[in-house]
Amino acid sequence: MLAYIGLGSNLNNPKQQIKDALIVLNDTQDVKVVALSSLYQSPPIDGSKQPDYINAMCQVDTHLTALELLYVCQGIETKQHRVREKKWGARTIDLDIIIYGVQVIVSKQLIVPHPQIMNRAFVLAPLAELEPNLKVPVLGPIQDLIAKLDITKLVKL
Ligand code: PH2
Ligand code: MG
Ligand code: MG
Repeated sequence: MLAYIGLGSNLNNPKQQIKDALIVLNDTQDVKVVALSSLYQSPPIDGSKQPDYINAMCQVDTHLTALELLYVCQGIETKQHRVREKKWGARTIDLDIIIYGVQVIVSKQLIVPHPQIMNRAFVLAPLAELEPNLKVPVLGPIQDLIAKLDITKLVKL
């Protein structure tokens, strides 16, 4: 199964946090990171006073179920000392399953495609870099989604 995982960090050397997470992800049994986007910098979406984020997108080839992949992501977040404080608060690392094949999943633990991506340039731009012709399940062609977004605050590094 091909899946896309978005990475984000705005604390404790964000670029290194993303690199470290990718190494652990790729070292996980039955998970291979097969493509990686550029890094992107942007201010926090809610405009709150916290450092800019660094974001990236990776494509993984996996034999894990979506839920198993979620647990792997959460394990990496814990390992990198992510503290779950307030929603949208600053964090050392965030790994979100954005897309899992063509599956549409709505459960208590996990919603896929990620429910906020149509509002998030820092997710869609790196995703489009990897897959410019992607049709996002439920939401449609990625280029149409990006066309509706303000991408002026997003800087490709
Ligand atoms: N993640 C958040 C809150 N705000 N802003 C940017 N630019 N990038 C993020 O990854 C991000 C955010 C919580 O998940
Ligand atoms: Mg998350
Ligand atoms: Mg997130």
